[in-house]
Amino acid sequence: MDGFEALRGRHLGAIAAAADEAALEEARLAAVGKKGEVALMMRELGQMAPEERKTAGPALNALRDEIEAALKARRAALGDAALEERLRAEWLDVSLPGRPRRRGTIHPVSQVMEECAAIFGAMGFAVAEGPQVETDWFNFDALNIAPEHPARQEHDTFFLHRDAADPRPPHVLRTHTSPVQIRAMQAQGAPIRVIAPGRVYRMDMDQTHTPMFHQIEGLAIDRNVSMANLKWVLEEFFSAYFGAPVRTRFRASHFPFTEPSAEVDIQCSWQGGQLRVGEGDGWLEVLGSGMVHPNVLRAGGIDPDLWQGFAFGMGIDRMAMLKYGIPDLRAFFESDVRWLGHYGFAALEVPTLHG
Ligand code: 2NM
Repeated sequence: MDGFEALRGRHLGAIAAAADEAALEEARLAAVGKKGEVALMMRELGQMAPEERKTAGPALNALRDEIEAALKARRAALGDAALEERLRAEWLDVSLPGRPRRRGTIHPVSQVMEECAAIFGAMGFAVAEGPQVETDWFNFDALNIAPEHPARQEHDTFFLHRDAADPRPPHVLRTHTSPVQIRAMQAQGAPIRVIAPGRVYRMDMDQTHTPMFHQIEGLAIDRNVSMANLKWVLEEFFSAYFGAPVRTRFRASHFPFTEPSAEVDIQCSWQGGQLRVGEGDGWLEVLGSGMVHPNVLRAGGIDPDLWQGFAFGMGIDRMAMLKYGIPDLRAFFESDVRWLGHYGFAALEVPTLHG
């Protein structure tokens, strides 16, 4: 029985000392596994004398039960320890204040450009872009703007002067996005339907003008396009943009790049200092337009005997002010985070036509 006690001590000791699941399984196999020591001894019971078996049998059974119980207890203890360790490692203080999140906003000008792109996009217009520094040919000549036209004067246009000895004409900061339309015509030919949104520059600075502002121009050229198509496209656009039917009024005007030309007013009311678009019997001038001049078509590489089309241009900044009730144009470009936080849009407010 001395050997029996030693056996018991050894196996219960190994179980108690097992530091993890793998060590415990090893201890189980060594004791009561198929080839474990206790199992082998039980198999030897058959060869014992009956007297011997009478005491050894129950003793081995009891030992096996004791080992099974010890294994179960140790397994539970190891599980508890693992849980305790997880709870300790994954502890967090839910009463701590949150980390401050840096959150930017979409500028109203960007928002309105996206809205316009969505509306005109649904009418089949693609978005075209081009350089902000232009040659005077693309900015003026191609648009049928004569050399003596006042827009070419030093005090209206930003010129990028070269070395005084350089005979070539200076580049300019584009004064409208029309050069983008010329480039689009040259690249794509007719038929064509594009809008050109972007920054433009003019030497002007007062309550309602900034030296940089934003324009969106449209161009549609096909074999049979008229002012009637222009009026439909614009009324469709204004109604979608302002979210209610908007009437337009066309007044004869003059631009070098269109013939005939028209200035376009939208219907509005003006009551108690509140301007409302799409109601009342007042009118607000928002857009210039017309049928593209044959000289401009030729500059774009398009034959004016085969093709004709309309074009229009409007200010994006003022369209943003009108829709979102922003009173002061100059605040648009001051980068005041309080203004941006107030008038800016969440990054996920993506404009859609149905929206
Ligand atoms: C306006 C008014 C009238 C215009 C013309 C063109 C081009 F390049 F296709 F000829 N794009 N935009 C245009 C016509 C712009 O802005 C007040």
